[in-house]
Amino acid sequence: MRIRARRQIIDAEMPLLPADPPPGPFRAEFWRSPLRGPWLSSLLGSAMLPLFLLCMVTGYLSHAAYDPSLGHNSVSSGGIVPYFFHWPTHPAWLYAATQGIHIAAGIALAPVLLAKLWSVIPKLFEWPAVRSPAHAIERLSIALLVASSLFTLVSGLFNSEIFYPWRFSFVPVHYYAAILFTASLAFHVAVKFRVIRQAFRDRGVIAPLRESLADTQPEPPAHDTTAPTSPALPTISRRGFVGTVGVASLAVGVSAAGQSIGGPLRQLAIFAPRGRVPAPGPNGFQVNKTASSVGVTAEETGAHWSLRVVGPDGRSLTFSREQLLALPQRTQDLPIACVEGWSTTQRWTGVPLGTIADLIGAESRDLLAVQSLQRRGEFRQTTLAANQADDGRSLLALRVNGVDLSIDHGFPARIIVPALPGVHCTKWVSSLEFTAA
Ligand SMILES: Nc1nc2c(c(=O)[nH]1)N[C@H]1C(S)=C(S)[C@@H](COP(=O)(O)O)O[C@H]1N2
Ligand SMILES: [Mo]
Repeated sequence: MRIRARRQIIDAEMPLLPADPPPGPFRAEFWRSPLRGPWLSSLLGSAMLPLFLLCMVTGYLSHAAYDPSLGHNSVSSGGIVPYFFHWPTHPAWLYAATQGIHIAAGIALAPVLLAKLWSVIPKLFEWPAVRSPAHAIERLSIALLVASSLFTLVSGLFNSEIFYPWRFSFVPVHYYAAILFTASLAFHVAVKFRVIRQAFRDRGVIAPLRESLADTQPEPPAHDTTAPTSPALPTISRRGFVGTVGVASLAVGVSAAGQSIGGPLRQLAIFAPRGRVPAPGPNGFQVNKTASSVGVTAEETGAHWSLRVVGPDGRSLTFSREQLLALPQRTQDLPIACVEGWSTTQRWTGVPLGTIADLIGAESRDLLAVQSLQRRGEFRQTTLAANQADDGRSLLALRVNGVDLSIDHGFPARIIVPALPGVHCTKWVSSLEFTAA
């Protein structure tokens, strides 16, 4: 009776909307799963929160690790969340860990997010579509939440597959979508807080997971919930449903983590891009961009190649590869940790950047602008912070695992710096310029 009375008032306020929903999904009877309801949505949402937090924190750290305030390090603007530190070079596996967690947590989120969207899909077809200005605002905020969460997740998944079916630059777009998502999520949690608390008070947080299929009852179809008005018989218990989603999430998350943890676990990374088993031999490890894919030729990297080194006073020196090989060499085991989530530790040999700094009269507080001979595509130039250029383990690498670098790994010379995001380990280096900070 009360609902009918309200409906009449609403009809009087909004005469343009037909009172009766169109057939199909706009009718409450269409959605029959006895599992849907505030408890299921609250549980799935709460399960996602820790994974979201991991993604947010590690995403922010990755942004900071790029040091976007320096040189060409930021693909666009420097972002809107400030950071107050220079990314450290210790421990060397730091970025491999933070970014490995970012990708694994993001991938683990996918099955839970899909299940959560399934649990609330009747809301998408709510009728009347708009009941009041407040309702309109709530629905708009949900639209923003769903769009930004799906966009952030899908763009991240595609990026981790090195698959770019779009024309924008991934990093800034993913970054701003994540900020929009964070804001709309905070709003959503605040709006739904009482519903979540009530659902857990009424039914317990995990008590419904103890019910067998025979005991599985629908939640009461209170006004404005996703609980079904005409439920079908259950075909799976809540435990079965939540367990399936949990196992799927764990499986894809662990599989993704295999790319960072390495060893036998790398074999689990079945969704890793470009084949799991790189070619054999000392240069047989992952390649992000091959030389040919970015237009770098054997000719440019051959005998005519030379490295130009510029000091903070503008003085410059030129080195051939033979001259670089004649300088004192250092061998160092260091990871390449790609923003796309994979990482691999290899044994690099080359000239310490500190040795080159000494030769050109640079100081330990100077920045180092690195330029590649590559002429198209991203990642051609980067700026290393003083603590990175000055770390004794930072190399202009000439060899890997006891042999010359292959052209795909950056022959004649590349940057390797501990804990530096892989994207800044510039390949095919053509110039190094020290500048006063
Ligand atoms: N000049 C240049 N350097 C580059 C890149 C590039 O495209 N061009 N890719 C970067 C990225 S994203 C990564 S993860 C590492 C990968 O190094 P690898 O291909 O030797 O494994 O190289 C970095 N250096
Ligand atoms: Mo990368």
